[in-house]
Amino acid sequence: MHQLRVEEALERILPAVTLAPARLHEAMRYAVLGGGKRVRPLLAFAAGEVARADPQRISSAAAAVELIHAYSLVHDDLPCMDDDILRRGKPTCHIAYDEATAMLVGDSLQALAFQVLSDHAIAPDPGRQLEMVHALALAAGSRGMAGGQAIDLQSTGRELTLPELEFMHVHKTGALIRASVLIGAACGTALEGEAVSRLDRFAKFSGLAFQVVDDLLDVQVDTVTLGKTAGKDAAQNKPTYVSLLGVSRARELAEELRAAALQALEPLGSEARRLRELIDFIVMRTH
Ligand code: GRG
Repeated sequence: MHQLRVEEALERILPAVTLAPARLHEAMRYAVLGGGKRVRPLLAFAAGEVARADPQRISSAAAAVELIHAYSLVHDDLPCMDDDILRRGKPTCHIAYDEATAMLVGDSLQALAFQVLSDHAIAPDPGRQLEMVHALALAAGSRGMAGGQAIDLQSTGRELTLPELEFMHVHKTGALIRASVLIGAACGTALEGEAVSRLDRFAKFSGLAFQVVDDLLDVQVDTVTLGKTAGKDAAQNKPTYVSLLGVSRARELAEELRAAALQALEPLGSEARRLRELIDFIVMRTH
């Protein structure tokens, strides 16, 4: 149900291929539509439910976080970064189009995310909407995802300590996951008491759990199932939770993070049901 809402919102928001420049718009749609687990928008929907938000409002906010995520994947796959040819089970954007187009796809998706978040009546008041735009900008920039990516590029071939690895992933993967939860919740009525900090704790643990499982899947699952090149971390000599801790301790850590995420939600009751389901999915997923 929410998955369908996300797909519809993305379909509606992305420029049509009939609009000029047609090739850029086609490549943007190629990069975003028809693939991806949509974890971040689903987290936004689930957090929005806790705040009893109108699903129409959340669908635009959810699309905005997915557009940032899709942009990051397109740029991450470029030869100057992770240099990959397969993403979401199909050729990466620069392989299907070309490098310059892939750069512009990423740039345009990032701009479109902020256009959507600032343009639609997705928050109850303009002040709250401004906070959402601010939160997404922080999560995407050098103090968030892009900064985490910079640390990742510097870390290849180096040994990191566990706190250093965690610092990298809190930024690279965790910041956008955290923003997805907080932005989704901000679409609804203002939450009382410690509910927002509870959601934030849930999001932080979920972001780390997501990354630990990503590292496990890279060594345990084949390329076809993953829809992206398996075994890349070891091939590129990247520090990961698996390289630092080994498979079984990394799996235990994922379970500990799931337990901590669930504990953070404890006082929130049945409205947080979908968030509980999502942390289960994040930890149990096979791709
Ligand atoms: C280029 C600024 C910039 C950032 C790139 C997100 C990212 C930072 C790099 C992607 C590479 C990677 C393996 C990151 C770690 C985990 C991650 C974000 C995996 C991909 O997310 P999924 O599994 O992908 O949610 P789908 O395709 O399901 O949306």
